[in-house]
Amino acid sequence: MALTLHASSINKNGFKARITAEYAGVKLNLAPNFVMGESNKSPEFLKMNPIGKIPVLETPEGAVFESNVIARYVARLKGDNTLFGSSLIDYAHVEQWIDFSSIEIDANVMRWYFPRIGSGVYLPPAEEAAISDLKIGLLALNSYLATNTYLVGHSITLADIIVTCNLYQGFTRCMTKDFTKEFPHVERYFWTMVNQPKFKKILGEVKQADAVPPVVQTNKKAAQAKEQKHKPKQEVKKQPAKPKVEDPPADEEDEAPKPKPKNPLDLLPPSKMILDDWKRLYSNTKTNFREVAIKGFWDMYDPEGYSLWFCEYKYNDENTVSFVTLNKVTGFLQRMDLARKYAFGKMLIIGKEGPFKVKGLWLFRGPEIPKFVMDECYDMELYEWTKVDINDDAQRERANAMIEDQEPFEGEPLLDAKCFK
Ligand SMILES: N[C@@H](CCC(=O)N[C@@H](CS)C(=O)NCC(=O)O)C(=O)O
Repeated sequence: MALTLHASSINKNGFKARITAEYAGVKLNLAPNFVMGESNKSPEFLKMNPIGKIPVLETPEGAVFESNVIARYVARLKGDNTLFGSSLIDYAHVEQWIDFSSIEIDANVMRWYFPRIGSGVYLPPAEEAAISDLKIGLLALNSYLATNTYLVGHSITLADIIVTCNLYQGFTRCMTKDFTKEFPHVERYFWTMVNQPKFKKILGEVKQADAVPPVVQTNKKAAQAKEQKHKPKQEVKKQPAKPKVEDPPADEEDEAPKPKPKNPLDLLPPSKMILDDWKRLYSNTKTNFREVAIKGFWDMYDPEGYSLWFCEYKYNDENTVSFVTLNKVTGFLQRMDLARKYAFGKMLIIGKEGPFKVKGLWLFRGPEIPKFVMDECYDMELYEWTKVDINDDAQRERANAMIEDQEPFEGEPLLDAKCFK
């Protein structure tokens, strides 16, 4: 049975049901030719949802509105999944995070964002209150996520889907990096979730807002007009109609794709070291690793064209649970995908019982850590970075031990070692 979702393809409330459908194996189609502002105001639509808001799910047994409810319905339709966890208490916790994120996160993001883009009256003290309430919610979520990969249990539930969609609205509209850096575990969680293949299929590539949107002019005028209204005997101009805003605003949607600027690293003088040759040597060396791969590395290494860096996780004492620690590192390496052409890395997860230490070695094109990596991969800030002094034998040997996954490493066993290549 295929269901029809009436929503535009970019609506975050529609994403909730669509991602859920991916996890539940439910066939869900978007209503064809849906036009925001028209389709949802038609008499047929208003019969399904009298306030004309999206999303609406059309089922053979009737229509359902309210996005969280639609997602719950989709999750339950087949009943053979663990989207509500696997016990009554899991179920309660799933519902807890859904309500929490709707009230403490989504509502406050909307109070912040919509007045700025012209939907609602912009009042600075109201915005301040929205931001401060949002921070309280994010702080609570951040501390929970410090020791948990998922919101409930050990796999993705409906709570992760809905919370991520609510965070999506914030991350893509007004929560800039400068704002979210106070909540590193929320950041890690969000980027891990949106990079899950089933999320990515619906959301596409997610980009964090570069700036908080400026307050639109019509809105300032409307606010001024409102003030005027209260002044007697003065002519009050007709206020502009409240724009009907869908996310993102149409002008953003219509923007032509800009040509991709060239990465500055491609403009560096050519290097004798070919990164792919090193990666191939690393992957193909099965025996005599020291004599072949490590020796090969130093023969190839070009200190002019590349730099080597040690990194150490700043919050090792939080790494008490092995799988959470491993997931952190896996997420980091996934997010480094953007640097595949310019980097090689080894990450060691050290220790037998928690807290586990996470340390690594990275090779980057260029004399410094590339700026785009620093800017775009938030994990970078969670590590302390020190340039390897290749003339110092001890540091060189430490680098070798990392490339080789030498165990014990600095006197301790390895839980795991991961390679970025
Ligand atoms: N609580 C509702 C909110 C629905 C809602 O606000 N939808 C917006 C788009 S995100 C809408 O349809 N706006 C159009 C309008 O108000 O005319 C839900 O979660 O489904």
